[in-house]
Amino acid sequence: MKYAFPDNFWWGSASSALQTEGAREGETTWDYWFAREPNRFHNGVGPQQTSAFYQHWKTDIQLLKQLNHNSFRTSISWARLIPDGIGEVNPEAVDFYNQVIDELNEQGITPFMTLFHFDMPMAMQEIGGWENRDVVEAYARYAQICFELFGDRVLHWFTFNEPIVPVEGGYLYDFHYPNVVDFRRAATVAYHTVLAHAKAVQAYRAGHYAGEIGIVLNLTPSYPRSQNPADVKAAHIADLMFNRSFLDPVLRGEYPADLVALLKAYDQLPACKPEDSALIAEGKIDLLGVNYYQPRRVKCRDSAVNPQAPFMPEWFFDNYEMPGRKMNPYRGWEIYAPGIYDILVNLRDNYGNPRCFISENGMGVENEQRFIENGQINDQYRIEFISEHLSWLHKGISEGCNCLGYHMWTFIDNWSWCNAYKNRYGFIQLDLETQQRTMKKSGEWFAATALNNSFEKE
Ligand code: BGP
Repeated sequence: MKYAFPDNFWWGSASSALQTEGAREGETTWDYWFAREPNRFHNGVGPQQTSAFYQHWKTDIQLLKQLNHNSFRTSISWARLIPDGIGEVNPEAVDFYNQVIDELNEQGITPFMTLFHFDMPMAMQEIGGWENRDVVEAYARYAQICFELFGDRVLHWFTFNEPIVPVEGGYLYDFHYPNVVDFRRAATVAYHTVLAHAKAVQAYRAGHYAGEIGIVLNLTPSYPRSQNPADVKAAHIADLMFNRSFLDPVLRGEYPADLVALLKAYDQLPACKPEDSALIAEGKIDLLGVNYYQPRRVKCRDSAVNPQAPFMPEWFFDNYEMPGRKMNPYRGWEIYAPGIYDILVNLRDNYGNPRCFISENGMGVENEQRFIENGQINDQYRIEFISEHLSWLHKGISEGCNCLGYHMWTFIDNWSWCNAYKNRYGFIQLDLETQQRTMKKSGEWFAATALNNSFEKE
């Protein structure tokens, strides 16, 4: 069967500043944490060892061209642009981002820009990071500076990438700095991130820029083990905490009442100011980026909660390992392509069918060298992964979902936080030592699909 996509469908990929650029003046939480605990990073590889986009941006944009991208998302590094977070703008960073943006536009690749992709300037973390409202103000100033500098040529802005992840990683599950485990502090971080988002949207509207502004959320559909009310409730609470804690404020301009009631009942609500609700209401977006990697399967808890244990989302559910689920064993994530369709249908039916696109989807695989044939990685598994997901996305579009494009994570193998280079995601293979770049089979497949605006699958 042939799957054809609408005209002007966005074909491309996503990356982020910290994961690709390399050497930089302003320190981030990642540089700080890596210097102190390199053992927390796979094979002790830190955020300075990258594909060096800061040097290779011109040739890398040529590679995007070869992949037939018509759009590409990356992020601006707050710490590169304003090394201490609040002070002077670094003119070299301005030159760099200007060159990248101009080259992308010249090559017919529409730049999509994220303002914050997990890379908190250390100077801002030192004063409390997202727990401190002064950081919200500093971020709003940074966002405004970016709009003023680049807003004439960047027409698609994203305030945050996956804002729930620094909340989970930094304040609940110990996989991002500052390695805190404290739900109330996590809730404050999440809340202030929503305020920061809304302030950036406000600044963007006030500047009357030509483009649009949105956010990128990792939506993990919550599937209950069964229709038993206890399982359904468990899935509902997981959905409230991990999806709707950001989805509702940015699309509806307010938090779900039952999420607020739940946190209130457990005395976990962050401190709110009376003017906050009006601000949150102003944070409604024009465009939603959806990152989709895996579903979340849950069941009701089998055991009682230890009342002495720290309050956690898992007080309300257990993770459910569905027998026979298809796994990506390297990343430990379930592969479930219909999830992409369920997300789109939920957005259509419950959120007014917003303009959206798949902003990340992908499959990280370990030791891909074993698949080299005649010098090229033959990553058939990735082609299958993409075509499966695209066929479900296609079904969503054919049923009226307002999905405008599909971006893969990512164009070149890159540094993946604590996993460093363990799992590779790229269309292009990176030899970290020699910096040599080689197109994988999936890159050729994607280039052909983007060119034809369609693909064939049984
Ligand atoms: C997303 C992030 C990316 C990227 C990707 C792959 O959550 O937006 O930055 O890294 O996931 O995940 P990981 O690197 O954890 O394997």
